[in-house]
Amino acid sequence: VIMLLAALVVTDCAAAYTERRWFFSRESLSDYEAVRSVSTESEIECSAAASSDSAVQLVTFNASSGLCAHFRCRLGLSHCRKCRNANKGAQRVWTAGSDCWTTVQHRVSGSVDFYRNWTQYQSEFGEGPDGNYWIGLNSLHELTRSKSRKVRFLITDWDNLETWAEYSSFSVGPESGKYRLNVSGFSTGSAKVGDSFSDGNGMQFSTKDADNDISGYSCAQEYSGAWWFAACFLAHPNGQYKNFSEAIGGPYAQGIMWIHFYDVHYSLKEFEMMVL
Ligand SMILES: [Ca+2]
Repeated sequence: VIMLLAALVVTDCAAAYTERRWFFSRESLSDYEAVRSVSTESEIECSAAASSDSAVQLVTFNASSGLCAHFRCRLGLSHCRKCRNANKGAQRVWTAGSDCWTTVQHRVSGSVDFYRNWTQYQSEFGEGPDGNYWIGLNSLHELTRSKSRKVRFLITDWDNLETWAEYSSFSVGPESGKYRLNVSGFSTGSAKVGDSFSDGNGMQFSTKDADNDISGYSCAQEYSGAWWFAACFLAHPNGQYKNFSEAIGGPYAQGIMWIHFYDVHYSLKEFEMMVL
């Protein structure tokens, strides 16, 4: 009986190793947190030791000290590798997968104007995905045309609290349909954060010169931005960036909004929209 049990355990371990593939990279560790350090003889042994823990998404190994460190994603995320952080770290690491989240929208300051017209929203603008950035509606359609993707929103408020909301299915239609939004499958890591994006499901995109919303007036003009407005929105990540002094308690729904739970008088400090 003891022999049989031992054989089963070995078989399970072997199966676990083959299910996980590890990839070399130079990764920024900003999206990760350490879970444990162990001593191992080699990088191979270090990543093998991580394979039995599905939460481990990144491994580092110091050859001179033999220190093997296992990292998981911060914020309770299941997979947090951002394309914009890939290959940027100082040290060589192993990551649990080669796929990464593409940043499609990002707000970090007021240095880029997001109150732009239809033609401008069709194409990329801004400072690149590390800064204030919009990837463009044509790219969003291309990214999601062959199959729907996951979309994730990373939200940072003025207390530096970070939260997230995610949707398991996201696609943006073609220009001929005015980039109609298809989204479903909300989840979040925080009990506070509600679904502020599904209200745009089925809506067309609107800008200040293209009113495709279902309101009697222009949501884009009223709230100085652009989005898949209905009448008008629960989220407005492309609203006017507000510095701290005017971010809280300002005019109704002006700013970078995620209304469930920040409500209508709170403009967020940082916002990032990503597609996997
Ligand atoms: Ca309207």
